[in-house]
Amino acid sequence: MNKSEDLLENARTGNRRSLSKLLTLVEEGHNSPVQHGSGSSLGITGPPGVGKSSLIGKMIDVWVERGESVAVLAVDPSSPRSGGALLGDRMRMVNADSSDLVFIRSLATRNHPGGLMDCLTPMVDILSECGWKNIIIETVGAGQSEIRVVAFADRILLVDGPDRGDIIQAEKAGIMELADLIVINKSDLPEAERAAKAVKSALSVGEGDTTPDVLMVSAHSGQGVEDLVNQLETVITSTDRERLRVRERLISAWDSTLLNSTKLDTTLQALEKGSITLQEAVDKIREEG
Ligand SMILES: Nc1nc2c(ncn2[C@@H]2O[C@H](COP(=O)(O)OP(=O)(O)O)[C@@H](O)[C@H]2O)c(=O)[nH]1
Ligand SMILES: [Mg+2]
Repeated sequence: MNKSEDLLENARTGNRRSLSKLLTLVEEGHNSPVQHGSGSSLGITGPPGVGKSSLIGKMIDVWVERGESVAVLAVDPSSPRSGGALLGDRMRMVNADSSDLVFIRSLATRNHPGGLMDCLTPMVDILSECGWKNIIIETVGAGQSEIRVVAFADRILLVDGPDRGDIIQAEKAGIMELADLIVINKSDLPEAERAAKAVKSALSVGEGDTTPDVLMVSAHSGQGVEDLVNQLETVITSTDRERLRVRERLISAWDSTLLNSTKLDTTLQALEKGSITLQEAVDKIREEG
């Protein structure tokens, strides 16, 4: 048995150190010992500051209360693993006496020039294989690269806030089209109701085959959180959204191939000098096969 199989065996019995080590190996690019995994994940995304981490903390409370385990992969675009912001996130998320039922892991995207696509799915599969029931991927949904990350999840929850700015950001990034369910957090604030209405009317303009529901929650008071967790259990996706997710995943794979190409440097140099065209550059990299 090799090292990662060893770790998997221990992780299956609930050994968290082994689980962490195994995830680190996979993050570093080693092959996962889980083949043909069937892990399923929920992506939670939304602009910075809308309360994603706070809400996940409250959702964790509900799951833990029901005796269900939760693993969170918190994707942070820039911070190193020990960053203060992440620690804050972690503190907010582990507010319950959740101990054995909760596992939180941060992933810094800056360690992955080609994106997280090579490790995200294997990590979800490993967590699932080790018995983690609810697997969450938290990403900051404020740009194209974050959409790429959240598209690896099987279901997507968009968290928005009462500020018009938040909502516009989510619309701009195209995240609303990917969401299977939308929540407006901070329902304790006066503008939340209006924000929910604005989102609903923005959605009704689209001609999708199923429009996502819009719920109001407050991570501070806990209002609506139990409903949200219940609704997530039965939420269905649409073929349109599935197609969009698959499309984003393909683009991720494409980007990763490009950025990991052994010909990248020489191609960039040639482009800089003007000795090849962009089309020739693309052809050159594709030749690699
Ligand atoms: N009023 C109010 N503030 C909230 C609520 N949820 C989160 N916040 C605050 O919003 C800020 C950002 O929260 P955080 O969970 O870090 O947001 P994230 O960046 O989306 O993960 C913090 O100051 C929270 O205390 C809520 O339901 N109501
Ligand atoms: Mg957060």
